[in-house]
Amino acid sequence: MERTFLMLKPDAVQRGLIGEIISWFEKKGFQLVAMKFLQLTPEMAAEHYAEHGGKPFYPGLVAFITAGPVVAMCWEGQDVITVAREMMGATNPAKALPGTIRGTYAVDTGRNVIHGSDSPAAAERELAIYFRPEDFFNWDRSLAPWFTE
Ligand code: DAT
Ligand code: MG
Repeated sequence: MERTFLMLKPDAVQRGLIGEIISWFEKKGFQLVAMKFLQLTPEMAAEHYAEHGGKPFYPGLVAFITAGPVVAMCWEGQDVITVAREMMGATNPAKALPGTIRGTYAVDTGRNVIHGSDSPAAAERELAIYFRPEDFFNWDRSLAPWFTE
């Protein structure tokens, strides 16, 4: 089973959308395996967004992502990396389709409520920033056979 890193950004937390957005992934059929409520330090933000260092939006991005607590999560499931990105919608919420999370809850690229890993390598790298091995729970969900063959 594939795992991905998802994070509810400070805007989602401030707007009271934690439960609602987590519900999308529960209802879809994915399984939560780790979760942490924390505020990123500038050092963590720099590590998380290393690929964007030097870009014009980078200082604003780091200021935003460190501005308040976030919900960091690991989710597991069939093709969860790709499917979660599809569920999130385009980076620019103005371009995100209705029926996606960003298309439903956001209007501004700099306030797009959720982060999700974009590849298996990114998922592995990002999960290691936020979680230790003992933070992951392998638990049997009784409904599992009703979600996947
Ligand atoms: P995504 O979050 O969809 O993976 P990304 O990795 O290209 O998108 O960028 C990371 C975050 O940086 C993105 O969620 C919001 C911010 N960002 C990206 N491009 C931006 C831009 N042109 N202006 C402002 N913020 C931007
Ligand atoms: Mg990205």
